[in-house]
Formats: sequence, structure tokens, C-alpha cells
Amino acid sequence: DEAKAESKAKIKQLLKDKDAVLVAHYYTDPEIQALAEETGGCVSDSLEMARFGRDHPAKTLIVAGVKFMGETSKILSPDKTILMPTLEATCSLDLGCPIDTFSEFCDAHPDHTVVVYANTSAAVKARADWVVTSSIALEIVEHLDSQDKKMIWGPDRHLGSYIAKQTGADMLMWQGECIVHDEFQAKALRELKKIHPNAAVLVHPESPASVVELADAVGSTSQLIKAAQTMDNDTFIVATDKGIFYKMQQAAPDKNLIAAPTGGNGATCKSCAHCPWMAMNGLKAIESALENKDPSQHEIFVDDTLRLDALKPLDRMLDFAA
Ligand code: CIZ
Ligand code: SF4
Repeated sequence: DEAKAESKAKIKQLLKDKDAVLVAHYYTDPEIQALAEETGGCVSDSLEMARFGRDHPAKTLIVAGVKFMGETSKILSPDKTILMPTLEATCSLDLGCPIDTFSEFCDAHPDHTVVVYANTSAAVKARADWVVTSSIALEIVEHLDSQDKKMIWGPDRHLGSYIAKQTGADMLMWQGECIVHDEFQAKALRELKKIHPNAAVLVHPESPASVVELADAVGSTSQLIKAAQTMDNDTFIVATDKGIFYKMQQAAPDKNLIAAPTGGNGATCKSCAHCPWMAMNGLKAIESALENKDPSQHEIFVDDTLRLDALKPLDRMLDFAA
């Protein structure tokens, strides 16, 4: 509608005026992803967002995602201004892994290599030996396992169990989960598969093991988009945040994409396959981030000592991925 068009025009102007670029996650709302594309920004997973932001010449990055993504950008690009539509956009994995208790857990197992998921605070990253995202977690754990390392894994227990099962690695699990993926339901998914017998099931490994077991392809957001593009099936049942349908449909325009069922088959779900924190990245919030009249609402700062400690395991991942 008119207000939205006005807001988009204003954002486009502000992006130019402030030498800023919009970096959006696959789970943000479709209009935010479209705006990032239209304005020369990027839409991707957390690993690519951080790399794109680091390598882009813009002075300011608007990170439409959740807080840990803004922090990762600041850690990689300390000289850039990192703004977020709202600093209240967090993540249940980050919230469920406070530095004090996580650090105690690590201290109790000093002979273990600490591997943490990107969905964590800068402080938790700083305590880790390795940071991984879901697109590269399997390879990195395989690599560490081949060196006979015992590992502490945090915070996502579903992703951790999936990787332990695939690799046979010795991993002590932190008990965290994503409130979105944790809600996918195996029983309802089995029923849905009966209705669509030719559909392939695509599952993000933050989902429960019972759901992962039903998958034809398991992978990170980018890997699932690739699967929809390359697999022969004409229908896909997708177990990850609904935001992904925007890019997945773009990549596979002729395919029929169906959301996997969540708690109570949609009747009693809490997140209903869309992250409430990702949903906070609306047009008005982006506008207000660009204006940055109140940095306490928008700007990411990471203490310098913490930044350097968190940079080491992050760079380890980026070098491994390169
Ligand atoms: O669930 C998330 O927040 C994901 C998949 C983040 C990422 O690595 O892109
Ligand atoms: Fe965190 Fe899950 Fe939201 Fe991703 S979708 S930001 S893992 S709560």
C-alpha cells in the first residue's frame, strides 16, 4: 500500500545518503528480502551475511536479522557502523546459553575443544575454539574428529545430535533449542507425506531427530534452497522458517512448496514456523535504524578485548570455509 511504498522510497534515499547497505537473513519477511535485493544488498544465511558485510565497501551495514548476526558483523568489521532495526531481536539459542553457565561447563571439561554455533553472543564465541554455522558444522566437526578431539557442542542440541550421529564424534551437548524448529512435528509430517506421496521433505537440522529422520535432504538454509532447485520432485515439504519460501520459490519457480506442520498442526503452535524475532525487522524499524537518532536502540558495539577473542574462532571458520 501507499505507506509501505513511501517507507521503501525513504529507506532507499537514506541508504544512499548514509553510504549504507542492507543485509537481510532468509528468515526476514519477504518485503525486507526484496528491498535488500532491490538496493544492492544481500539476502543469505548468517555466514554469507557476515562475509558480504565485511567485503562490501559501504561505511554502514544495516543488519536485518537477529542480534548475534549484528555482533558477528561488528566483530568482522570493527570500522563499520553496524545498525540493526531493533536490538530486541534475539534468538532462543543465544538466550539459552548465558556466558557464565556455559563457561563453567567448559571449565569442567578442559580437555574438550569448544565448538559453538554462530547463534551465540560475542562472549560465548570468545570462550570457544571454533565457531560454526549450519552450512559448515558437519565438515568442521569431521575435521576435529579426525584429529581425535573430544568436543563440547553448544547451544543447539538437535543440530549437535544430528552431527554426532553423522560423524560419530564425541560431543558433550549443551541443551539449547530453536523455538521455531523445535516445533516441527513428525506425526503430522508423516500424515502430510501420505497426501503428497511424490514430495521430497527438506529439513533444517535444528529440527527434532524424529523430523530429521523423515527428510530426503537435511541442510542449512542455503543447502535447502539448492536442494529445491536441483532435486527432480515437483513438490517439497519444507521444515524451516517460512521466510525461506521467498528465496526458495525464486530459485525453483515451478516447484510447489509446502510448509511442514508445526505443533498441533497449526492449531496450537507458538512460533508457527516463523521466528518472532526475525519478524521484528519491519520497514519502519529499518527506517529508524538508518536515521539512528537513538543509537542505544540500533547500534551494535562490541568491547575490543572481547572482539579480538571472538574473532579468532570466527576467522578459523572463515579460513576453513575458504
Ligand atoms: O536458524 C537460524 O537462525 C539460522 C539458520 C541461521 C543461519 O545460520 O543462517
Ligand atoms: Fe534463533 Fe530459531 Fe529465530 Fe534462528 S529461527 S534466530 S535459531 S530462534
